Amino acid sequence: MPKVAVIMGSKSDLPILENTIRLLKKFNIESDVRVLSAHRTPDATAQFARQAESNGIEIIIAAAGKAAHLAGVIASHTTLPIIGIPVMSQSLDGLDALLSTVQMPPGIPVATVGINAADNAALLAVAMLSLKYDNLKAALADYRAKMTESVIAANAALSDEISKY
Ligand code: RP5
Repeated sequence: MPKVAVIMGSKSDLPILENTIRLLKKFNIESDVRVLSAHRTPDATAQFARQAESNGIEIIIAAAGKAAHLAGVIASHTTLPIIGIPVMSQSLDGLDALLSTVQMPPGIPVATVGINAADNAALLAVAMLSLKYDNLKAALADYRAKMTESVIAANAALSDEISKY
């Protein structure tokens, strides 16, 4: 079973990550979910990142808000692919976290999804893992086909609604 770590900088980030955890579960991907802070628990964060690969983790999703260096710090301790989720906070609407996650200096990349884009982080992890796991490739194709169907259904409903104007 594929295994993905889902790391949040604070327990206060959990509501944002619910969709990530749910989607990984839907694709039968095991998730190792933890709070680890780059600045409040720097040693534990580094240790986790260094041991992640030997613990069977294939991808790490890291979510943090404000001057969010969590994903970058984790990326500096492992060569596993890191997906960063910038979390929106009140002060700058998440722009602070977006820029500090996406603008990694050359050499240590973080694949950054949009602000609070919990679904896309999980789906990007699924896409990466589907290079190795054929069942995930099929499941992802199925997920997309269902999305397409829902848009077709929405269009049909829209036509009905507009015809009543
Ligand atoms: C970041 O600071 C966390 O990822 C969180 O988004 C933000 C605020 O943390 P708390 O003060 O709510 O613990 O490190």
